[in-house]
Amino acid sequence: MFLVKKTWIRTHVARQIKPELNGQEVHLVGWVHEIRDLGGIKFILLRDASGICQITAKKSELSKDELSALEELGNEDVVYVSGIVSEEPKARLGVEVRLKKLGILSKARQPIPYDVTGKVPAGIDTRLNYRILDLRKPENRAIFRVATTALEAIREFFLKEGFVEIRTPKIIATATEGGAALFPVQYFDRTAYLAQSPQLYKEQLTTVFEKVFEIGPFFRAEESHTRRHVSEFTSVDIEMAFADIYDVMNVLERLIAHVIDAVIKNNAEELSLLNATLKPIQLPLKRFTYKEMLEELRKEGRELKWGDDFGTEENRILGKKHPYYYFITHFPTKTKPFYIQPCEEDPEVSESFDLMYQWLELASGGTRISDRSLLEKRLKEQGLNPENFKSHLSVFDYGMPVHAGWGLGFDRLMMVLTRRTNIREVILFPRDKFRLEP
Ligand code: AMO
Repeated sequence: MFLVKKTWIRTHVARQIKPELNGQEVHLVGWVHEIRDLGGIKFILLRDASGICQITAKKSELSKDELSALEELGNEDVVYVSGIVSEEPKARLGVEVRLKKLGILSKARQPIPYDVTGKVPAGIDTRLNYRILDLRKPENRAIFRVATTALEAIREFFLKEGFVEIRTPKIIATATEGGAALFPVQYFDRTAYLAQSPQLYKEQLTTVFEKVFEIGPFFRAEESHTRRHVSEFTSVDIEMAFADIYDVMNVLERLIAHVIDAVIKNNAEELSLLNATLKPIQLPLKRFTYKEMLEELRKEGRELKWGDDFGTEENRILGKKHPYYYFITHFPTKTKPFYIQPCEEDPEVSESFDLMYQWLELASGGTRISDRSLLEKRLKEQGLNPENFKSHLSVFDYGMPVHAGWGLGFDRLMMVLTRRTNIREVILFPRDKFRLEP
């Protein structure tokens, strides 16, 4: 077996370097975040996954080897340092490590093409081109720590409520959310598609587990290049048997409240790095019907006909009037996918909803059609061929309960929690029409 010779030890990580350790010897590894040279003294900001600490090197106190390593040091080099912790009121966090030993474990090619310290501002495209460097910036790493908390809180919430976690296929035979945004894939000798959502499978699985959830990647061939659309996004989906729109809206708002509480509890430091303040939310969230929103828009001088979709402009107007989380319910049936249940008393209106945050749609859902013949009728009305949905339709012959559910765009929720305005910021390696790399 070949091993890279271990020439270092690690007793602490950067965030553990506190004034309480005054006088103690510590051994650290990490990346050179920044170097400041004051002539006889050099300050190295050492960054590891936990944070950043200051290493202070007095040239007069170093051996020849240490000195030459110090002179050679460049940003993003991976280094090993040891030294004595010293309280230093002038240092970041009131403490520094006085360097005794320094070793370069991996040299970074200089100059680094991108400023990790953030002193040189960069546009989103440059940032994404150098994403792995961009992610080393403390505030960008903070986003994904918040995401980790949010994902854990989501799982915890569903498991407590008796949901079963499912993983549905990502290579599928038919569109579920409209044919235009489909990615075809060569599947042996035929064409398959990347899944746009787990819709049909999650509905089917309610006949087995009753309450299911999935957190997974889904794909949309989005032509529109906006700050809230990407080609690959993470969706949190649920589906519940013996439930209607109101039951699942209730689950959704309680989930959002739970996630916010968890982030407030666990990520104070990250939120402060991100300059984001979060407050617990009051439930129930406000609910408006599509019809009420049409009226609001009309009052704002925006005349829409019943059945028109709300576009960016309409959502912006509504967002200004409702600068918070709110539901819009009962959209026109014809604007919704084939699986959404029309209202019994007025089939032009559907048992559907969107969850909004200001102008941003976070989730959509509704009661589903559970009757096979109605579903076939709706497929045809939307110009779809029931033949292509044969295996899905057959499930409706073997005991299909009334059911409802929703899909929540996890990345969009992350935008709100971390106060980022471009969805690409909250995705490690975002994909859109113009970006397939890195
Ligand atoms: P819908 O198509 O509204 O509904 O998608 C649900 C949520 O997913 C997010 N989302 C996206 N996020 C980023 N980029 C995209 N291209 C993108 N497309 C969608 C949004 C959206 O609200 N099957 C239904 C849900 C259901 O009824 O259960 C569905 O997919 O936040």
